[in-house]
Amino acid sequence: MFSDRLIKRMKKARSVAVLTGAGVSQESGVATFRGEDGLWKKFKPEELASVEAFVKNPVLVWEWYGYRQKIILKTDPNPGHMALADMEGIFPDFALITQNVDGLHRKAGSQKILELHGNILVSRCMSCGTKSDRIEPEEDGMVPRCACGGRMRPDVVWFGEMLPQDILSQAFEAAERSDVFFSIGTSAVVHPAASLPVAAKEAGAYVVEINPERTVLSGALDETIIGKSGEVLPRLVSRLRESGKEA
Ligand code: BV8
Ligand code: ZN
Repeated sequence: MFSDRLIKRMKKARSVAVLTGAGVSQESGVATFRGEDGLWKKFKPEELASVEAFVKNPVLVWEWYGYRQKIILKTDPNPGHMALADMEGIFPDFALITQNVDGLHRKAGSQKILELHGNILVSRCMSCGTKSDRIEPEEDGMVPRCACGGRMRPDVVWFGEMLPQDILSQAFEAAERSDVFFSIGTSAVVHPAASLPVAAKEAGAYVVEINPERTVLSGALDETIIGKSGEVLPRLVSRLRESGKEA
């Protein structure tokens, strides 16, 4: 499953960066966005994951996020998340850059996480910016309010919104200094996240994709491992340990 080239590179690697997408949480039971069972199949992203949608119909948007939060609160990290937490301890310089908003990397024990798109389990006041992890809308059909009277919104990055600039620049720095860069469980269609593997490649990293199917990026990378992250990643970590690669 793992090429000699990859193992050789990883044995020598000091700095590793990983970009994860919804596919990494799929085996935990969290629906992806664009796959067969994808969220966007039932809903249109622009109708739900944008400021316009929220201003137009905050109740509908909160119902969608409340539905996703309820699912996420019942899910646990899968072996893929756990393996990434292990990898953090193997490489002196390791960055986990995620597009996911489900908090499962943190639950799995990863620490060096860069959350590009925010966290669905946190809300933020649109007037004063106060954040709260009180995530349930008071009751169905209601939009949670801040003590200041402002409307609370999910603390995620919507389409057309800027990503947190400090987190995004740390992500590009990590990609550009990495010896090996992994793009795992992402269809690589959402920017600027999808530019990270390309930036890593241009800066000289060995770039590997792990996904059950090829993506728009596959042709531009060094290697694509076809498989599920929950199956591939634990085997990669044990292969590294067998080869004597320990931090
Ligand atoms: C911005 C919100 C600008 C939280 C999300 C045209 C060209 C290029 C860009 C654009 C364009 N038109 C518009 C844009 C910009 C836009 C964009 O990229 N649009 C795309 C769709 C074309 N980007 C933005 O708007 C971003 N902001 O650009 O601001 C700006 C500039 C200046 C000033 C102001 C503004 C904001 C992007 C963030 C949007 N928010 N989510 C939420 O509700 O969740 S995006 C959403 O998609 C999620 O965050 C998700 O993380 C992200 C990416 O999806 P994936 O994670 O890749 O998931 P997907 O389902 O697509 O793929 C899953 C993969 O896993 C599949 O390949 C599948 O095969 C695989 N898989 C399945 N099972 C497994 C598996 N893999 C491994 N193991 C398994 N078991
Ligand atoms: Zn407020």
